[in-house]
Amino acid sequence: MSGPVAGGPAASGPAGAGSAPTTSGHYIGGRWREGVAGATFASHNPAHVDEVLGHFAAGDADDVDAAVRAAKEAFPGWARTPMPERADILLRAGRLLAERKEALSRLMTREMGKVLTEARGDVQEGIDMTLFMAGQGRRPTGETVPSELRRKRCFTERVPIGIVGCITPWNFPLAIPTWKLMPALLAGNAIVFKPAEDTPLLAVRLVEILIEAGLPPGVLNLVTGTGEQAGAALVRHPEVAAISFTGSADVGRSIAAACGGAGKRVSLELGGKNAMVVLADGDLELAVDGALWGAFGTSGQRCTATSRLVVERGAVDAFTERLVARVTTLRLGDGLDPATDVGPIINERQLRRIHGYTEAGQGERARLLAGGAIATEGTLAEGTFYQPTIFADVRPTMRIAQEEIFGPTVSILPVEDFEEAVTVANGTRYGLSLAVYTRDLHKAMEAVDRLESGIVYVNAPTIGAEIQLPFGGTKGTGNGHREAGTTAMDEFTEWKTVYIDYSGRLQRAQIDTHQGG
Ligand code: UN1
Repeated sequence: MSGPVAGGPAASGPAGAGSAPTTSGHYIGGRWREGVAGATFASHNPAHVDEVLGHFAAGDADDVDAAVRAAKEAFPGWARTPMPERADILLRAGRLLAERKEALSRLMTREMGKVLTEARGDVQEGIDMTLFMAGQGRRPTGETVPSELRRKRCFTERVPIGIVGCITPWNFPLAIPTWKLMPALLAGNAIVFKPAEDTPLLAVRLVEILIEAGLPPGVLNLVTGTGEQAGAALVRHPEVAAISFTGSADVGRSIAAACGGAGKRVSLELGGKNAMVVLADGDLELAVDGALWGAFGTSGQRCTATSRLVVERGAVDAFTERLVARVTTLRLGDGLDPATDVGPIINERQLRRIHGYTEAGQGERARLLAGGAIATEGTLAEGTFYQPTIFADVRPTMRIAQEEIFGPTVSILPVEDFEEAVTVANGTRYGLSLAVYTRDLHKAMEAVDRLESGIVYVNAPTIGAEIQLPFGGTKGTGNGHREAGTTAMDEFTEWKTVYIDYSGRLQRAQIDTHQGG
């Protein structure tokens, strides 16, 4: 059964090109159902915008409320289920994801646009995260700590928070939902999941897999729809104890304000303005490979995308020349075509936004070396494509050097030396991912010490995080949380501290231990 509306088990077509559009409702309390208001929206293929992948329920506050009520009912039973039993469900889900990897990847290319090799990477990241969390289900969940008093035991344990709202972006339609859902489920929370409105079909497929893996009704509820309607209702709902959000900085700040006012836990991952520092002693060929992958992979639509190339003066001409020569060979197109290097932009609004940054760069007199336009040749006109774009002579204060573009646009910022490189790389409000290319061990380690970001790469671009390590950033990128890795459990649990006194008498901490003064 896959995402049917109004009770009827509607079969969905195979997830390959040309399959019939699906129709999906919300998944609430163990069944698929239409939205209370009955409104729907469509998901399109950004490489051929006329191709509709499916119609989805446009959720509102009533749907969110129904989902929260279902989660509330399911929570106590799920929280009491032994963690290894919860983990077994994740293990089955991980296996199902692996079995369906190719079909999910093709569907992702059609719904989100990223080229097929990258879509396979996204699904693999989801498999890795799911299996990693399944393995965490038999690991210690706290510490035994010595007491200062005799016949007294102290320990800590992690407990679930309650009902958690997970709001995910479209750029990693499978991986990022698994970063949130899997640890939240393992920890014993009940969830209301609101995926991005641009990629609801992948979310429906992920939920189906978790249902098939054996998740009890009400533990995971899906409400599709817009951020303004469904997302905002979830953030405001008084019974939702925590929100985990990945998305834009503006939306993140308003969510943080709403959660702050309501005394609600919130974890934010809000993007970056990531820089690759290329020092004159670095391997330039390697740095060019890294820059192309970091800046134009996923059409630059990653929070970790390499958006600034901070290049030491001695290397800037040779680096720029090689980069421009290589960028002109990149082929734009449908990500299902194996010849395609760079896929489409998610939607028209983002396309216009990206072009707005090209105009801003030109307005501030940066030198446009490549791209700079919406691509419309041949079949590209059927989709939303932007030419890979390079600006040179960019100064750190320009908007294109400060603001997140989330598109295939990269800026080259020349610097005099290592000191200036570190200052420029650190000189934005974000702190997600920074990289340095050098053959000098001293400079590499100095950079590791001084770059102000949650993730630092040496001789690799700013993208490519692995799920067994913490993911997240400093400064304006977030609010101190990290996803993935074992740290993911911090986001979705509370600590309980337990003292057990078996002395049979009143023992006073701090006082009885220091009777002598
Ligand atoms: C994102 O940048 O939006 O590190 C997530 C990476 C991927 C995840 C990126 N593993 O590039």
